[in-house]
Amino acid sequence: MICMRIENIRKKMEKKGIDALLLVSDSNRNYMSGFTGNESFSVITLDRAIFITDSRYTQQAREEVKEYEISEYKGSFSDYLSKLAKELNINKLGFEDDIISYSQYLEYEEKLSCELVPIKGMVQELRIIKDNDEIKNIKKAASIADKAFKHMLTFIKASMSEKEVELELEFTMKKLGASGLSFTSIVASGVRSSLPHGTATDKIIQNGEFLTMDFGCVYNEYCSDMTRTLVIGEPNDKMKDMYEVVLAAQKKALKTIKPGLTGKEVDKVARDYIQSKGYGEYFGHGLGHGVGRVVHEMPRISPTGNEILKPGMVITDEPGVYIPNFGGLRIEDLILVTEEGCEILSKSPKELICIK
Ligand SMILES: [Mn+2]
Repeated sequence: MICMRIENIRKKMEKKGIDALLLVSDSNRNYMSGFTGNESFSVITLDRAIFITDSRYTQQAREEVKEYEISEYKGSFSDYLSKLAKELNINKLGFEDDIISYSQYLEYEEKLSCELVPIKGMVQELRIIKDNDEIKNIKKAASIADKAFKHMLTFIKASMSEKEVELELEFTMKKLGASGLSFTSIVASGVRSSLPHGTATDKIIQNGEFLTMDFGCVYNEYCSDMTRTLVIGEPNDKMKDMYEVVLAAQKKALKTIKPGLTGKEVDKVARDYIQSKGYGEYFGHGLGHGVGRVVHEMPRISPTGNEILKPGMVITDEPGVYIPNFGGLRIEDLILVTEEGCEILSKSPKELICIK
């Protein structure tokens, strides 16, 4: 698996005309190596793969990174890299220009005698299609989130604070085997539910309010992502209408997703429908995004999403309607693009649930 990834990245390196690649970001470096720690580096050339870390991680790297030579550095990494680049006769070193900070770049530029070539997206392009093991891990992360949601339905009551809900949700996911959270959970109720990314506060959840929970967990380095919106007590007619529109838009997009379409085309189906129901101005974000080692990755499912959907991509379908000073909602499923269309990985119910 790692061998295949290295082979594939070398093909891309040759195309790009670089003879070495420096990987610094956790997601790219670990995808290419099998490492599960952080703050380490790898240098891949056309015939060697070197994993570089410090004493905190050397033993772990020896256990996890089987396809690389393991090297431990002390002191300044840029000094180490400069020496290595000379030893290996590197002329053009690809670097993650979308990850490395400007000050890091300046430091490398000063110390290295080789040319630095930006390779933005090169590893991400490989990561966009998930293999069977990656899909298994994402499915497990999604099922943990589903179980946690089911538990939350028995836990949530009016008069709880958003933070109490958040804590129980996160505790439950970890108890069910998650190693961490995909991102800071969103728990937004009442007027705060019009904040698409409203994180939990001390606000007390009350009857007659929407409660939006957008959350996900990490399992074996892979993320899940889902959103459900509940109503506490009874919804009014406007809330019911908003919910029906968002749910119908979400389902229309699900029916549309299949290989060969662009993210833009899928987004348009949900967006046009929401627009036709009069809520167009209240749906500001993209319909979805890819999910993998990080919760937002390629492809984009939005008005700017030009990537073509292919089997093995994992994406979200998450339309929402947010009315300032009133409230809002979003419904999000995690989806695997298949040969025939798609498989829904989030199994939680989507019909409006009212918490009595
Ligand atoms: Mn999402």
